[in-house]
Amino acid sequence: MFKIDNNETITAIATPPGIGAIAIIRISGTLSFKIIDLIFQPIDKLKPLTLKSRRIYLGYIYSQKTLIDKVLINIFKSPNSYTGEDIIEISCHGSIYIQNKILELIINNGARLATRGEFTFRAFKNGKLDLYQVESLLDLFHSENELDHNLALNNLRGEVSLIIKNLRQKILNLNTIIEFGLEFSDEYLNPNKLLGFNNFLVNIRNQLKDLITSFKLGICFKEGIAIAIIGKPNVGKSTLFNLLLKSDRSIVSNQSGTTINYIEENIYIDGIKYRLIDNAGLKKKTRKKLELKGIKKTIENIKQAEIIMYLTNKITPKYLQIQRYYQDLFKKEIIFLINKCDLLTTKIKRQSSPILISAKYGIGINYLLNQLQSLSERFITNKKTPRITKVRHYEELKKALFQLNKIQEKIQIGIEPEILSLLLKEANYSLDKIIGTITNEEILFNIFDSFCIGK
Ligand SMILES: Nc1nc2c(ncn2[C@@H]2O[C@H](COP(=O)(O)OP(=O)(O)OP(=O)(O)O)[C@@H](O)[C@H]2O)c(=O)[nH]1
Ligand SMILES: [Mg+2]
Repeated sequence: MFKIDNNETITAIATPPGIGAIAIIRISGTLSFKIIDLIFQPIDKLKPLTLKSRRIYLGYIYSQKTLIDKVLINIFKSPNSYTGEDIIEISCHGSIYIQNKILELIINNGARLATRGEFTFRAFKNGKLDLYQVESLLDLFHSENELDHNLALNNLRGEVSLIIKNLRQKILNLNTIIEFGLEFSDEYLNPNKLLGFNNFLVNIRNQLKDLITSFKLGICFKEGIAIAIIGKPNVGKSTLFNLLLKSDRSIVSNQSGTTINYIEENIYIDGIKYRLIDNAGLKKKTRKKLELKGIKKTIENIKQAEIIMYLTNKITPKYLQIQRYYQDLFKKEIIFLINKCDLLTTKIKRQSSPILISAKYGIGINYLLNQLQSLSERFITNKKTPRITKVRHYEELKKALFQLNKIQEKIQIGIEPEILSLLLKEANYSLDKIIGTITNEEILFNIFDSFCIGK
């Protein structure tokens, strides 16, 4: 875990390892200026301690009297820096020798090598970022598309943190009133007054519910909207999967039961990320153990998918009814498709269009993509709504809501103010854990250990 001692000055190379055009070395802590004074000579001979915050200076790094490199340094004086401490960033030429030599010089003059995420840990400890924002920063590093990136950036800017902090404050205010009543006046907390609190809590509960439901949408941004391709064996599921993927990833054959285990790949269509899952064919009856396992997996995948692509080879003009039937059965969005239309006569085609496709010959795929786009909009509209993306946050929000629901039930039948106060505290405990007002070593370690050294 981290050395919590904030008095130590830390340093690290912040750019990726290896040779580059330039590399950046960071120093943070009380010795930053002293160290830079010992190793850096500004080109215009200013003494480093007179250098101004948020300015860039050109100069030379020396080891004793030996010139190491011509560099630029960025100055950020405490508290207006990423960590809240004095920070100096040295942009040097990206040779491995230069990077290591400068790092060694900094360490020899009093700093120590930072651990993973230690700069961000200090930012957190010094109140520059709350824990929710720290986790959003990780999401930002790993964002792969525009939606993902926007979501992480909004969360980093504190969109969700602010909502949680407001909710927490409201609960805290309510509890202050209750504790005041407990201390000074029993009559103050009469049943009518408590019922009034319930109305106040409705609003908090609704906001919590909104955040909890936003989890599913947030996950879609991050992990991709899950699409399970399902249908009976041999209808062309794997052929469609390969077509959408633009690669022969899944084995296709004219033998029924080719796909035994499901295959999953990420694809981007019009900038939206999807998790496409090719499944084993569904059968009403089978005695073969492997097939049974495959079908079980298919059912699990149906449950976790947002969209189902149901493929059949059976011609039907009643596709809308069938689509609705599967929609009710699976309680999911369905795209119902009749594959192998290239084998049909023109007359039959007219009867059952527009859901006819040929995965093998790429016919009707525009229809499929349009359907996909309009269904996906349900998951991605309102790009600006705050969303949560982490199971940890989801779980804590559910716990907070659980406590508030309990209060609602108990107030109706009469509740002791002491119990009410306790339940409110429990609800806030969960919110505190999300933004990091209350922390636990293990959670902190897991979060900060996912960062690089130098961040
Ligand atoms: N004519 C024609 N044949 C197709 C089409 N799509 C798939 N096929 C053929 O149908 C056969 C089965 O295709 P697959 O993609 O393996 O079918 P599947 O549904 O994945 O089959 P299982 O994995 O066994 O459940 C292969 O011979 C494909 O070439 C199509 O649009 N037209
Ligand atoms: Mg298959």
